[in-house]
Amino acid sequence: MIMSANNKSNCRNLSVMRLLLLLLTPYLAVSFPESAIVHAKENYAVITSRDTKADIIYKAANVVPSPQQYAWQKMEYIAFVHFGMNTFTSQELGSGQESRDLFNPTDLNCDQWARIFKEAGMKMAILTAKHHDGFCLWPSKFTKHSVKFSPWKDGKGDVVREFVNACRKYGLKVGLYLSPWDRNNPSYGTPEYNQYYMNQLKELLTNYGKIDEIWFDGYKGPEAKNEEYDWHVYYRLIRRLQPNIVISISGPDVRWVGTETGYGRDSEWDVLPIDLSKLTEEKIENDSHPLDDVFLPQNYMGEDLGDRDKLYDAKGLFWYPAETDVSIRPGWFYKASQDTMVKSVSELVDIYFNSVGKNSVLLLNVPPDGRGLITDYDKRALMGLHKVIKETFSHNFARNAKAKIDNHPDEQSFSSLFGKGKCWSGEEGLDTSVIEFILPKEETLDVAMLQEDIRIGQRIEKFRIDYWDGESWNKLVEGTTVGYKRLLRFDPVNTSRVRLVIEKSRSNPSLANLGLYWLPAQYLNTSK
Ligand code: FUL
Repeated sequence: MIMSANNKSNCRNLSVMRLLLLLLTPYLAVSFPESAIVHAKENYAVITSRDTKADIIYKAANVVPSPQQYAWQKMEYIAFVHFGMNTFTSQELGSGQESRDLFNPTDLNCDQWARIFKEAGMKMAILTAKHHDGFCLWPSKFTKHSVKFSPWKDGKGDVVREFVNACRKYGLKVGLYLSPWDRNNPSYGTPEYNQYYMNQLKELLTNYGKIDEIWFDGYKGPEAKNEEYDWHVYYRLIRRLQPNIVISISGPDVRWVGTETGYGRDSEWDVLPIDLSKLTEEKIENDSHPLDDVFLPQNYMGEDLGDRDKLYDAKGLFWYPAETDVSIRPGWFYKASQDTMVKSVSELVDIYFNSVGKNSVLLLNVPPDGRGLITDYDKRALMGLHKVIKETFSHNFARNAKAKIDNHPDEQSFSSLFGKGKCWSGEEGLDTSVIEFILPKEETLDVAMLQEDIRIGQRIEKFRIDYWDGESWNKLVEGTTVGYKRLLRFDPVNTSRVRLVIEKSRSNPSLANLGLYWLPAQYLNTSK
């Protein structure tokens, strides 16, 4: 069994204990799966033919996000900015033959975008540096289809530069979208395109400082030529140029949730199967990103991607969290005709609960108009959502509660469980638990929040939340996965006692936080 102890989790003591237990296993009556090869505290685990079902589940429970994946997950809510040639043609999918003379924003102001995103509570913004039409928002040396050959700023402008500077000014992280499918470049469909694409990656990842996310759209029209992308070479280049970046969608760090509706899955697992049978021990020992040579892009669509049955057949496991992209308007690019179709605050709240609240990062697209500005329609909706989130989650009614764990008579304060730098972990060897929260007084509640400490793994498979009505316990809500964050809405109840029943877990469960809140009634109804 290989197990490294470089745990950066706040549950450090727990991990040290686990390691000690592991070393002492022959002398103690603690059982760990015999044949398990767990690269603990790695974002992958190899499965061998010797592994039993129990070994596989044990491994799955101990795969953790990389530090970059964890930092990415913590952002929760980020902005997508679709801006480019399509903004000026009112198209969704440019042909690549558009005249460059069309690109001419009259009032481009990336500061306005970044200020709005910041005020809206978003943590990063991702700009379409090049969409499928191949038009580049920066003066690329490798094509004439760019801002350099447009009338905007007499060809001296660079939208990527202005965007990156504005994000930095407002403390936002920066992401760039570079479409692999290119309808303009003549080399697309030949091996030479790989070099063109890598030249562009180099420009974007060396000339603009730290980039936090690179977005490889997996979309390609049915009419597109066949192009054999050199994915593994791209990944290596990116890691070299930006060691702390996450490579998303057609990359190994972040996955597309599988829809563009804004609605994630009820059971959202971060640990998914991957074929790691070709990974050698040598590679594992010497390579900080061994998955970069074996991962291949695919769409992950089904209902539940990582339940036990799927893992039992796997030849490896990896941490692959979901990103939920959706547009605030019907289209990805701005169209004046859609000004009145901007999603309402209620719709956005519903999306928030179904994305951030379902163990995923919400990537909300807000497209600037032909002036190069975000309209008041979009701004109003964003601020409305922010107000609801802020007001709801600023007061956690559990904060001053006392907690009783597994009927133990001693009560613990909420802060001793989840105070700064703390998390709770269930007893080693137990995969169920009951935590009761006794609030200082009766409150009206209609939202619960659960967070696992994913730095030690995603484990909870089934849970229930009950409330005490003065005479008996009643079920409020139930669910399967938790992960980084799970938000649950229910009809309001007045109570001073709530209990979390963890009914099934892949290993001893852990929680990083729990919240009980009140959300105004008009936002309670789930539309899906
Ligand atoms: C899709 C693209 O084709 C859309 O234009 C948009 O960029 C969206 C985020 O991904 O697959």
